[in-house]
Amino acid sequence: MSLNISADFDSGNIEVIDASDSQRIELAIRPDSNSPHYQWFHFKVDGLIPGQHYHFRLGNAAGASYGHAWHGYNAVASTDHQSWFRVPSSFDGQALSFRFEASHRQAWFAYFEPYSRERHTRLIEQALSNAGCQLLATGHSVEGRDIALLRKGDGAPGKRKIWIIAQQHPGEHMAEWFIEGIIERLQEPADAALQTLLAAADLYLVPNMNPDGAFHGHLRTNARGKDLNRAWQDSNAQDTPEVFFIQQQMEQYGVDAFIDAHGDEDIPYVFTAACEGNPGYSPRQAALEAQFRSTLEGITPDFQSLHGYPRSAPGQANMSLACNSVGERYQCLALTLEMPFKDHDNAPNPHTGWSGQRSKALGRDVLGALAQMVQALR
Ligand code: GEM
Ligand code: ZN
Repeated sequence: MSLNISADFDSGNIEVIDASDSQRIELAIRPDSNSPHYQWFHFKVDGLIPGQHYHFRLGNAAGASYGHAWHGYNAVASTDHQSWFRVPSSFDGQALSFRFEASHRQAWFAYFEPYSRERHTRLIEQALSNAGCQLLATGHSVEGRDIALLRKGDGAPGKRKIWIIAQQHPGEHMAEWFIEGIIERLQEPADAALQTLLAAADLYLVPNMNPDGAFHGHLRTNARGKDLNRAWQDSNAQDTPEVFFIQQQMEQYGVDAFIDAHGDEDIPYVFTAACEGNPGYSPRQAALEAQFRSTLEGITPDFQSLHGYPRSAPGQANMSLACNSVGERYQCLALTLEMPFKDHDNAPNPHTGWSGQRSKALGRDVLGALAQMVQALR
């Protein structure tokens, strides 16, 4: 029986080079629509014979945006498109390969557990109907997809305004899983920590900043080929309407804390990067960052502050990044939160690696950390 490999669905990305030999199924990752970036893949295989072994080969892996990051990486697979697990993978300096023993006639493979647009729509509905959020404003992507800005809280004067945005980089699907964890906790009876947080702060949540890129199976850019996390100095309604919209909203409501949720291809840990290279970086911001990191480390083993990006030298920050731009403009706690495409090596889970579920748990725990320091945020 011949194999049928497809990716013509939400966040699908693969090119079939030659699927005639089950022991060497030659595939390639497709670049973003208007950009050379690529690394995200997500495809379905039909026609598998249960019990038979298959060998998949992504032949252009070395040329991916973070080609070195394939070392130590294991692909994710699913037999029902719902629950995902890691499959042992190897990178030979050119191709990423993985072997799979079929248990069903079909299987899906991806770079990370995908977050679908359908699930996003359900998440917005749950936020509005069960989590007490309001749809504060709706922006639109280049291709016209809604970008929801949710608010939990009444906007009363004196409330801290905590902004959490996700998936500027569309292939970093862990970011919307992270927001789902936040919204899930808001649907539960507020425990003491949540009561403390919500008494003093409103949450401004953007579950997906880049719906076009996510839908098209992009790694890094929007439908115009723009990296949204390099657009915060010159966003505009034509090329980067996603950032332009959120910046307008931030100006309207103000910002007292900012977290930008991302995924990192290479570093096998959860970590944060901050705005220490900003010209206006202050000791107060440094203290808030340290307090957030130590507080979150005390809450979960799925966070650490030893591994991460090199710190920017004073005055050398790239101000086009969201974290740096918002930190400078609002003189507040401003962080990029990175979750791994691999695993969090301080607390590894060989079966799933880092996953949607662990991203959700981290979202819940970030609310707990913010609750412990909410009075200090302004
Ligand atoms: C990163 S943020 C880069 C931050 N770099 C340092 N050294 N602080 C990006 O946009 O490249 C976020 C990401 O893509 O995950
Ligand atoms: Zn990113």
